Amino acid sequence: MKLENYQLESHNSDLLAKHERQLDFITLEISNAQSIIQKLVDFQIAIPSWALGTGGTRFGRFSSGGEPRNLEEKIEDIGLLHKLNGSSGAISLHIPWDVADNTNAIKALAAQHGLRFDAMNSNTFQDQPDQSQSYKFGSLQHVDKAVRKHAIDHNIEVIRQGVELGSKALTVWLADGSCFPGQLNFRKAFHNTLESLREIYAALPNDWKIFVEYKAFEPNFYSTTVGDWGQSLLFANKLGPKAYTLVDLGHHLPNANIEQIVSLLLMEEKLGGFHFNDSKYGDDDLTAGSIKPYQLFLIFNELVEGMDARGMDHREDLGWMIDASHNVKDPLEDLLQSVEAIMIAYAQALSVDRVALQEAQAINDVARSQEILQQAFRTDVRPLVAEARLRSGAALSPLQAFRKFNVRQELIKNRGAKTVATGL
Ligand code: LRH
Ligand code: MN
Repeated sequence: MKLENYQLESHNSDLLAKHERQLDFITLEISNAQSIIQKLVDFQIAIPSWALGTGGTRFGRFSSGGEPRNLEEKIEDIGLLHKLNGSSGAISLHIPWDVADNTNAIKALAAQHGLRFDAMNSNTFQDQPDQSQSYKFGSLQHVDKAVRKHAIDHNIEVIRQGVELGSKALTVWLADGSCFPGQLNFRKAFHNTLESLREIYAALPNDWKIFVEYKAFEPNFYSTTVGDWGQSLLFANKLGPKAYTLVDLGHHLPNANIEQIVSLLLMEEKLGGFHFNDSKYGDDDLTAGSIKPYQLFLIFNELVEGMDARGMDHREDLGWMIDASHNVKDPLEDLLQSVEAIMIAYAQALSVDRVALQEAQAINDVARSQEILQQAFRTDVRPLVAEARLRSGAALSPLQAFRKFNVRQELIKNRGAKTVATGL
């Protein structure tokens, strides 16, 4: 299913007059509107290859039809998203769910859709059919050296595949931990994991990064071996300069102050990137900004402040990725909404009056500080985000265009109503 330029132009022409009125108004309100729009045009968010079908929970899965049946169709779907919003110019692969059998063909297809390959994701949380060494009791932490070696070799193989595709990073998330007190020696588990990560680190090309993704818990867990930002930072510091932490917004205990964690990891130069999503309770992998949009804004507020303090390149210096799972929404509509929410939070953070905020903080004018932040959060920056799409040749309203051109119906017609995508 391909969307043609003439289709987007007809969609945009219907919305242009209203858009220009709103844009004129907001550019009067926000002094740095033009530089914000340019930053939005440059900002690209990687789409997870494992989130293009309906995920489901351990209790049930309700397919929405027309799901991609292979990596080629996943790249086409992400190409569609990128055509619609101009901000989804990268794909993050999960191995072995999405192995590129013919690397050159896959690279050519991705390039055709304007996509590059972001961080690769290894998988040592599932046993593959007839796998000799089981991950039942963990992988890199495992008491058995043979199991650890199996997991290390898998990660090194994922790096090899990533090098061929032009990726520059490996994300390691471990479902390693224990279910009961007494099951695990925490120190030995930590050291086994560190020694294993060291072997993986040694296999990284010079220009690669490794992201150590932490997570508080999974149902039935008593302990998690990479359970929070502190443990992830311990590993990243002990591994070396190419190792960083990765913040998945859904991987925190309730009420964790994620924006403070982000600020400190950035200060320590050990923040590698993000898995954006939202959650009400656990690792719900819901649409970014759908439950706690103010938290997403506060996180970007710390990011902009912290990155500018270090002169970082907003586009290149951190890994911007979505990690989601869909149950009741169309996967592509859900991803379009997530990208929109992230772009809005970023634009709001770029519109914060930083000088005034520092002045208020310097005299403990708490009420004024809140006014300055909430002025930005309560400013409707959507016309700036839409203008960035327009300048990128994309749709003024991606979700509207997705529905206007019956994309899901076309996908069901081409692929069938019962197709099931690999992944979550
Ligand atoms: C773990 C996680 C990790 C991926 C998986 C699909 O919850 O966030 O990033 O490997 O989801
Ligand atoms: Mn994740």
